[in-house]
Amino acid sequence: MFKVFAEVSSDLERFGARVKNEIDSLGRECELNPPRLQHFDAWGRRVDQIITCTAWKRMKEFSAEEGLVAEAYERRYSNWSRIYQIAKLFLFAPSSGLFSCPLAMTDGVAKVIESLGVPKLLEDVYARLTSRDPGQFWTSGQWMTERRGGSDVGNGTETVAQPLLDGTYSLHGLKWFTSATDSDVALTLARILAADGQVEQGSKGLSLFYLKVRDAEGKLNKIEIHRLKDKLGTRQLPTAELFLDGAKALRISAEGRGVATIAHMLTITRIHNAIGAVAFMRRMIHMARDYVTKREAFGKLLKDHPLHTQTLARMEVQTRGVFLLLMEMGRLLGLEETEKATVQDQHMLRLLTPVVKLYTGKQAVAVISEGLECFGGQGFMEDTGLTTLARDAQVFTIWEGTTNILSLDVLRSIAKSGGKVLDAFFSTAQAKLEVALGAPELEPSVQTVQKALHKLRLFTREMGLKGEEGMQLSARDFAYTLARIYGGVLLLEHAARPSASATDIFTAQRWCQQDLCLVDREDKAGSYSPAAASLDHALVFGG
Ligand code: UCC
Ligand code: FAD
Repeated sequence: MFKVFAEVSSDLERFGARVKNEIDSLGRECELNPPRLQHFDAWGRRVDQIITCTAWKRMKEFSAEEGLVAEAYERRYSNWSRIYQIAKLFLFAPSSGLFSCPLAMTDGVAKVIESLGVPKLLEDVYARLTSRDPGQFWTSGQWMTERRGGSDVGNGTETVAQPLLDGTYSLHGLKWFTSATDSDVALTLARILAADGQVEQGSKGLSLFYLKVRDAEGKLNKIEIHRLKDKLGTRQLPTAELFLDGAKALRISAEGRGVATIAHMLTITRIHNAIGAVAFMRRMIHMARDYVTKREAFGKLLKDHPLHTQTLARMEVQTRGVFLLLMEMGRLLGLEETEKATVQDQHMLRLLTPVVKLYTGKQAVAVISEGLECFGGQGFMEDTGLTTLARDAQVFTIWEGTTNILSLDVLRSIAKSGGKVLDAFFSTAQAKLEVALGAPELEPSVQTVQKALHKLRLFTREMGLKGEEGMQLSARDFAYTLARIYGGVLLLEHAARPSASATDIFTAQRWCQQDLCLVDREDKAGSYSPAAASLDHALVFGG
């Protein structure tokens, strides 16, 4: 590990300088020159051309040159390659003008293709998605959401796939949200039309398809771009409504295995979401920390007002905690991709992916909002560029699965593994805490986490008896509990290293002072009981 770090750290410094000197201004340009849609050319022909600025196009070249997707697949540094890629994306994301979004989806599609064993028909696509050559590099979209539902994809998908004689399919339907619609290719879900014209409803009726968005002449693949979305944030990113009017596509999953196959992509894009969320938090803190050294109030610099510094310190603790959660995902993913993961690591990866996505998304909104306030009125001004971070951060909680949907995914992972992912959680957390037990200044915090783990274990046993239904109402608090406890465990492990600093120790101590376990078996108010559900209903709808 240390050898790899020594090798990559100088590259990360070089890359960081490039982001600062070259990329950051391009990112701003993307915000100021959002994409637009041209429906007709000068001669009245329907062209549906998405026009993006030069800076956006430059981001694509830059991403290829820097191997922002490739690094994860070349595996030059074995299991550490993912962490290295994540570190680069972490530096890139807040300056990227949201080009980090198409990169997330490109990475996700490469992962799906890899999971299929890179079939011959997809060899060229895979090579392009993971290429370092700007002339070869392709990006991909992920079209899952339809008008009737983006969470409930199984019931919301109306797109049908008509089998063609050559073994391919033509797709017919409307995709309600498609981001980075200027991408070269996409994965999408549809229901195969049987010979009798029927389709199978529900999730089991969905298959996964690969398609090229345009042909070699740039003509759309029987796709109409209805309009670009008018969005609160992510304005740099073309997000469209698409009508598939016979788009030619290749089925790449077994029939009816669309959701399970695209789940490989969801793991990757959810981790990318966490990268964006944590990187935005870090960027906001850097800027707020710089500002306090320049701005004066009441006769002294802001940095000399302890209450203001306390505000920044609280943001810092949250950001350090979620940073370790993010890097833990990178570590686990790297192990899995190089076949070095133990079964316990695999369980942890499955369980923590939704937890880390949902928790970092929510924390990003909170920390970035606090960050805006740190700039006073200037934090509300468009031309500072600060507002972009706030607008864009809001999406981290919505796309790639909302907070509730991911909380339910946590329950799915527990149910599907017969509880093994939770066993892995408890034993991993316990083993990491043992490391921290040797340090006297950490001991009270270790005990706090152990108590929280004990409470969680009792709650899990109790709720387990009630089955998945019984767990649903507690799903959000349960997921937050996993995030807070595991964040504490990682901070303690970090603070227990011989080279840990005093601030590493304070960070761990302070993180552990927050309420770590939000679920309680002895909850007298019965927050998750049917009675509580009916009171919730009365509160919301009772006038
Ligand atoms: O929003 C989008 C993004 C655009 C931009 C991305 C940028 C990212 C970062 C940028 C950084 C700056 S694209 C759309 C994203 N949409 C979603 O995330 C959908 C949210 N809804 C869900 O996640 C739901 O839970 C569904 C759709 C997965 C539920 O579907 P089903 O069919 O009702 O679920 P089932 O029946 O429980 O699961 C079907 C199969 C099962 O496998 P088998 O059949 O083998 O038992 C599940 O175990 O899929 C498997 N499965 C999973 N496997 C379901 N979810 C997962 C999972 N998360 N991991 C592994
Ligand atoms: P709904 O599913 O209608 O959810 C509404 C609310 O109900 C949410 O708060 C949700 O948490 C809650 N809810 C739903 N079901 C439950 C439940 N069972 N229990 C508790 N609460 C529940 N999609 C793509 O496929 N590709 C893209 O490229 C893409 N890009 C996007 C870009 C942007 C900027 C945005 C905003 C969205 C994009 N999306 C994309 C769509 C996004 O993935 C969906 O909006 C998201 O998954 C939520 O789906 P929905 O909008 O249908 O909300």
